[in-house]
Amino acid sequence: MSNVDFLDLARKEHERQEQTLRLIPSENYAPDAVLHLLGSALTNKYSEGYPGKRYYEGQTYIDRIETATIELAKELFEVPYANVQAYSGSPANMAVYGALASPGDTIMGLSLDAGGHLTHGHHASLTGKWFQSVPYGLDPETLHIDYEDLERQAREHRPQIIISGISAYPREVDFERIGRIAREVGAYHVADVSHISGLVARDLHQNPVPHADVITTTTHKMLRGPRGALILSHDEEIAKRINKTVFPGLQGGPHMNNIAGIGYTLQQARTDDFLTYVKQIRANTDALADALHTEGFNLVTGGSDNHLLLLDLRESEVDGARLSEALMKANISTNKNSIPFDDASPAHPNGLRVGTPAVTTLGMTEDDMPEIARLMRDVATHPQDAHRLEQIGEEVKMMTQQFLE
Ligand code: DSN
Repeated sequence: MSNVDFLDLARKEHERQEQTLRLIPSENYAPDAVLHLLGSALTNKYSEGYPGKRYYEGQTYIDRIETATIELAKELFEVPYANVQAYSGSPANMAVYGALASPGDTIMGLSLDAGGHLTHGHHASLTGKWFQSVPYGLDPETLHIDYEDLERQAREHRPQIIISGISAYPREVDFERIGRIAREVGAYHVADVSHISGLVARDLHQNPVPHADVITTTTHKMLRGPRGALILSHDEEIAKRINKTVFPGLQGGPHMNNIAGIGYTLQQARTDDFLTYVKQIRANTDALADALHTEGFNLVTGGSDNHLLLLDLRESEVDGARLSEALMKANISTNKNSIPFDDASPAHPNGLRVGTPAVTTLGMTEDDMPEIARLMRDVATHPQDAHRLEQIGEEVKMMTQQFLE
């Protein structure tokens, strides 16, 4: 194979991101400081172990970085224990299950097609292969989590772990209720707040911290940090088990360049600017929901309590796959997604998932949401018209450009 110019490809991807209306709810723009930390000399260092107990010399600055990041995580989420080494959300969840359960034990999480995550026990994930997975789902009428069914199943199956958390569910999760069910059946309650971490950290969503034994979150979604994860807990014994499962159980050397980026991110997340940012995410999501309604799109549950919306395309001429491809041709990035009780295949589902964290980082407000909805309607009306999609793509570039200046 001939030489590949990876630096050039990275530059082009940077440009592509700047010219795109980025509506994938799990994506964001990390600030320059985080990008610099990721590309710093911290990437050269091995630091197996934890601060003060390493297996390599030369940890003066590394220990300061990791200790400060742990302290910032504890302070932001108001917990006594934090592990900041998991490489990302999936390994973090795996480490927690490994610490709290044994292979073959029963775990319960929101099923993927109801808006849960692969690592909450889906059969394609090791979490569904190593553990006995009993998923819970949604009430077919309200499309909200069916807490009564969750309770009934928990009583019947007596799981070792009940996982709360979402990746494509637009409504508030009642962590308090799930915590109560978990306590009643003797299960650990693990809350995965990856998608809603910023809302939780700044009290714009019910906080799972008082109701869960362990809380996990990625650091690169709403928190706008590098890819990575936090594992937060209340109990010293559980925290010790988690640390041992992360290292040496699952991982080797922590990625200290990432951990420094996470520390920087957590420091930002406690500022007034970040509070303004997450409030704006909520306002933008509601405004986008209204604007999409006005443009004739149907939304699962009619709207959102968080940062994401799920479009129900069953009455539309395009499915989620065709619409997301057409939108991408017009520089609007979204992702196809199943809707609850979808009878279409995951490759061509009846839904589309959109969210506002990235466009809010760009500086967009409620006033910009009708324009986004209008552009999306234009694409949905002309999904096969290459010329029209190109024109819309140019309009999108002009729109994003205004926010980069
Ligand atoms: N892939 C992430 C998402 O898009 O929701 C979750 O891991």
